[in-house]
Amino acid sequence: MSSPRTAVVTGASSGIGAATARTLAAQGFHVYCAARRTDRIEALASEIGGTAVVCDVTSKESVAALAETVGDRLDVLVNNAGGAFGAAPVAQGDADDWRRMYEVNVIGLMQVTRALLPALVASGAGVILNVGSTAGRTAYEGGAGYTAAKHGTKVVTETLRLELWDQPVRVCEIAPGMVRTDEFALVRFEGDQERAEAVYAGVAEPLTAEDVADAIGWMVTRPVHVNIDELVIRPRAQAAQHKVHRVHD
Ligand code: 8X3
Repeated sequence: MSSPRTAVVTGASSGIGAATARTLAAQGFHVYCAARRTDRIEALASEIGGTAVVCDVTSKESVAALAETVGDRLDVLVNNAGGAFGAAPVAQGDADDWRRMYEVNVIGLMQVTRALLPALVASGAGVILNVGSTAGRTAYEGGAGYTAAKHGTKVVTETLRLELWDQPVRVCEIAPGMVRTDEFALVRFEGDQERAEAVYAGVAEPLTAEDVADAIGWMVTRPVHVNIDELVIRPRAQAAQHKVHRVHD
């Protein structure tokens, strides 16, 4: 029997990452669930028959250990680790928040990609899927630190696709809009539940992590000659970043 296809998902401890790990496992992949929170990824890995790898994508040593665990062949890399920290206007911007966002959404993605690229090439049909955002397509007030970082994710993806043009590796980006997860808005607003709730107020059906995972599962399983360069996915209620249909009682 041939060995199963393998996938690495970073930021697998919650939200889109955890949902993607489940989706890929259901598609037959052996999934390396990489994230910082050991208890969460161990529970997930045991649920889906995958492998938990404690990994902080911003640490070179940690990423090297991930590559060591994965070995010399990998089919799919989902660079999902990322996030927004703070929502201050530029005039009140917090440099540490901005640095953290660039570290995780851009530099972390590069480090993981760099470390796993030889194994993806060795598979003969690798896929790199970067989780960007509609924040990488537009600007909005209070979002500059995050939108700048997610524009970075987009541009790094485009650059990598050019650089790997003669290699057997596809390079894709998914750019989700409003996705309701347990942590994204809560982390952004430093635990302020009320502000986090307000993001989704009156929106009947924001996307779920599973909706995004479903799209990722589709993108990475296209025939090997088909590269989905980018896919923007939003809830029907969000026609554009600022144009959201909300119904209040
Ligand atoms: C999250 C989308 O609208 O909060 O990546 O920028 S948004």
